[in-house]
Amino acid sequence: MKIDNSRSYFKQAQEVIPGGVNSPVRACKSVGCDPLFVKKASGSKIIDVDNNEYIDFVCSWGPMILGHNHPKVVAALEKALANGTSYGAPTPLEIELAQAVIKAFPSMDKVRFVSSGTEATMSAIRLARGYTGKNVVVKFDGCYHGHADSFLVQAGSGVITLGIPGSPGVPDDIVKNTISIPYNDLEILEKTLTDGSLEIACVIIEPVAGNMGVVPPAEGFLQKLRDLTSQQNIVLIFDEVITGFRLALGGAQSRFGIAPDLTCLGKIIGGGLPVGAYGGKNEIMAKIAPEGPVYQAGTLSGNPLAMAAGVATLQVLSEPGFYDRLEKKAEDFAGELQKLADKHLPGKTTLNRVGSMMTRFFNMGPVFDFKSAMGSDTEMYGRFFRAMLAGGIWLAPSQFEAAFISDAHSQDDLAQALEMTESSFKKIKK
Ligand code: KE4
Repeated sequence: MKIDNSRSYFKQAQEVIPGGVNSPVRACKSVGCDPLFVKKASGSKIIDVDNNEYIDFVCSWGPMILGHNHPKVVAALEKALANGTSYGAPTPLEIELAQAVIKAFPSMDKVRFVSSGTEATMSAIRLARGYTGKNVVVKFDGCYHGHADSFLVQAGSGVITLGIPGSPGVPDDIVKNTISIPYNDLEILEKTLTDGSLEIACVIIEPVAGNMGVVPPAEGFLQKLRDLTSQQNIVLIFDEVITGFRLALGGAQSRFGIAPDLTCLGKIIGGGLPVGAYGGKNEIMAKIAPEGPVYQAGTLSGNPLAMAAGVATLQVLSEPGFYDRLEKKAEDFAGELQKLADKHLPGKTTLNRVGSMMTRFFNMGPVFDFKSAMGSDTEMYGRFFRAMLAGGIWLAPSQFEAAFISDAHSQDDLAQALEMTESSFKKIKK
């Protein structure tokens, strides 16, 4: 496979951008190769700068649930573009997207748009602290909520992919207010949340973890979390940056029937443009400036292009049958994948899937928390990743991420992916 142009771009990029990338996981360090540079994408395909074509299962880390360049999203962007790109003033489009988000998430009375998932989660914990007057944030090992200081404690995603222990630059004073406990451990959860001496403002969780690889909540775990946070007057924050509009129109909270106090969104609601959001009940959201004293702001918050792309995306997602179609496609694909794993790598891998997000762990399993996820053979994953890439399949360059199925993945795409999976399994088991 010719990758001369990517090599040249990567060399140039490293001269002017740290590590040559604008987000660490893209550097492909953990899978033993250099990043490929993208020229364009359409539907389920990505084309690199050497004109190699790949079937895309990263989907920009989740946003491209419709596939790339969906005609309705492109049309909405072209229309918005004709009116300008940014005003720093309110627009009707923001109301339209807010109404669509609130309609899909009954736990929200109000929502505030920001420009990334990190901004959404960072703002949500500030709001929870302002609302409760308490400081401690509880998170879960392996969950990643973006790169705000308070979260870089036993975080997931790029932090574990690159093995960054927390992160330099985060003062102990900040970290001392963050407690990270094991995902799916009911005993430690109860012990922590009922310890009144801890002055806990909020618990933030990925209701289905995606950033240690896909790890679903154990039966009853989210309900217990909801019960304990209600009893202890602790704000429960669902970080649905990945799961929002991914697992259902109403995200994980509608799939599991649990209503958090605050919800963070991102990725899909921007239709590929930079959008994050946080929202919840009026009683809490009323604390946010300018209505209340908790400050949060953003030059490009509610950007008209991003709003237009988000509105168009949610309109397509709201069409009858969308999620049933996606669920069936993902379920059938995962079933065939498992047959290949049982045939070629019996006992060496485990597949975790919820809806159209999944992770094949090179780990005999079960994978139910950060510790068990970390028992995966990342070197074997690297060999699998490289074999699949050479075969035209674009996977996440990390064992600790999710693969996503989009509405644009055709049966031919999935058949090709299964064929390449079988050939890659044969290659790596030698
Ligand atoms: P952003 O700031 O990257 O938009 O969102 C942060 C974030 C918050 N919450 C969850 C559950 C997330 O998954 C993320 C970001 N996800 C990672 C990949 N899993 C983004 C990829 C990257 O860092 O390049």
